[in-house]
Amino acid sequence: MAANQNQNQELDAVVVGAGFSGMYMLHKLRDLGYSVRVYEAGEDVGGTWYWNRYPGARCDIESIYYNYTFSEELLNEWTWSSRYAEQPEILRYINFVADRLDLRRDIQFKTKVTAAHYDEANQNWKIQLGDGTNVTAKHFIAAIGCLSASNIPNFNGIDRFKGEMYHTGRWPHEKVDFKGKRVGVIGTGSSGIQAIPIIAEEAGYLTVFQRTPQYSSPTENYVSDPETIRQTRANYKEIRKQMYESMHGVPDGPRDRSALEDSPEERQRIYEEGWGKGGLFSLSYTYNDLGIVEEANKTVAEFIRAKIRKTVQDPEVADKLMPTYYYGTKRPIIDTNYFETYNRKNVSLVDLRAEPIEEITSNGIRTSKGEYLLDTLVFATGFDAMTGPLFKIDIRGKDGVSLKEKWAGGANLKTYLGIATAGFPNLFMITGPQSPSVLSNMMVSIEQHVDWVADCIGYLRENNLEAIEATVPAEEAWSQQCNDIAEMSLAVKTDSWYMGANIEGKPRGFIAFAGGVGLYRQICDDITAKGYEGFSLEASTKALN
Ligand code: NA7
Repeated sequence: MAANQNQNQELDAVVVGAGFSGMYMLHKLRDLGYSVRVYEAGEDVGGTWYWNRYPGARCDIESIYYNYTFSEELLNEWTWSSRYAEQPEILRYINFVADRLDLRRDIQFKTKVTAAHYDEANQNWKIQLGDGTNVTAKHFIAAIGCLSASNIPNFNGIDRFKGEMYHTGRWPHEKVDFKGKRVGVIGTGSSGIQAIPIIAEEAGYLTVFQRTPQYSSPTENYVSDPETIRQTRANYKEIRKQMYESMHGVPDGPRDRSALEDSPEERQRIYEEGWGKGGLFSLSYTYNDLGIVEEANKTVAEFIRAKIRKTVQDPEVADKLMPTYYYGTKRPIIDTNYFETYNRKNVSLVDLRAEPIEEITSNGIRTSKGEYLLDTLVFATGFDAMTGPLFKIDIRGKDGVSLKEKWAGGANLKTYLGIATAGFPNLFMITGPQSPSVLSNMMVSIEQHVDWVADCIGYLRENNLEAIEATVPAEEAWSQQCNDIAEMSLAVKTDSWYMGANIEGKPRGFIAFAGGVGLYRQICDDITAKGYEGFSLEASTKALN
């Protein structure tokens, strides 16, 4: 389709982003008979899984739960090869869905949305694309991902480096050749910890620059068991119900017991069992108070530190790898041979707390203790989470107020359900800030949001309404509730991207709804049942004139 085909026509909806959420939003609305156009900066579908192609990239939610569940046909036609799928397989799945649902005909690739301004007189959105084209739509739906604005810290001299530089979240499509090279990786979050063991196998020498040591436990990946897949398919409705009603969007939950109720020996046994099973939740679900009670948290933290000490042969290196923050207050990490990698002769670890980076030089990195010569530099430095992607678009609501101004760059973050915000009628955010999103299996949260938004748009159509807008009291109460729940946990005591602490100048504040996807779904359904309580609904102002 030509870039400007939609220029003079009002679409029912413009969706930004062709990842999991944008694709399902398109499918759902199109199925209901709406005119929809998706704009996507990448050259193809995939979102997160299109951009994050770094070596070792893998999902930390078990594959059988990390797919669409809205269609039994899709579920039955796709078989995951292993417990935790790698990025290429997830991207193949996304392409399979795009083909199967014939989505690409309504997606315009290589197209950034640069601005979206609400037109109060016409109760619609004027949307500007990177090529200068304008599009008009009644609804503006941001399906832009929670972790899509990559963060490259502003190190002195960064432009001077003569070697190759990569960010894990903007990885090239071609294979990056590390063979024989001196490689530096900055960052030891999930991305760094997945990439480091693989890069180490190929590189001539790998230097890891670590600011905060991390808790990480084994992935224990294995080839999919056909019997488990058969049973999952046979019981999928019940499993899906459990996922919907759960805390994190998987059919499981924390054991109903405090870590402090067990003897140290029994706790050790329980932790060993969880560690052995591997995966994101096996350890964190052992007790129900690890994220809330300091003394309980210390027991699991010490268990993991002991594992690291046992794995890493050089005690000095092991010391540098000892995490001290509260376990689980950054996203727990699962790895394959991460700590073992530090036993390799071609790997060394630089502790940036002892020797901070002073500058990037033309030949490498200079810390306060000296210069490390590098051919290739990998930034595994994460993202400006949640608000970052929204602020990259000039989104303006009523009276021309921008989202960034309204939220004071994040200091005054106010949303209703993480889906809407006052002053911005007909703007919907899929897995936006203050929704469960990043604290959950994203697939469950995405499907719930898309279904809710589609129902809401349907309600407007059925009732001859033009616009829906969150009220100020509703968003005040929701934001307060999000903060109150977060304050009950240890999460607020740690500098993390959940708290906005990874981005220089970003206001500190918990970024999601931590009450669980089950409770969240109930709240959303309740609001719908009460005729969209907390929203104001507008008829067409044109009809009134
Ligand atoms: P993360 O989890 O934000 O990790 C980023 C890493 O980069 C982390 O170790 C940071 O240290 C480090 N970092 C960030 N800025 C700097 C500077 N300026 N200097 C040194 N080190 C720095 O991002 P990921 O991509 O690994 O994972 C994101 C999510 O994707 C993950 O949580 C999963 O949900 C999937 P810090 O800990 O901030 O001290």
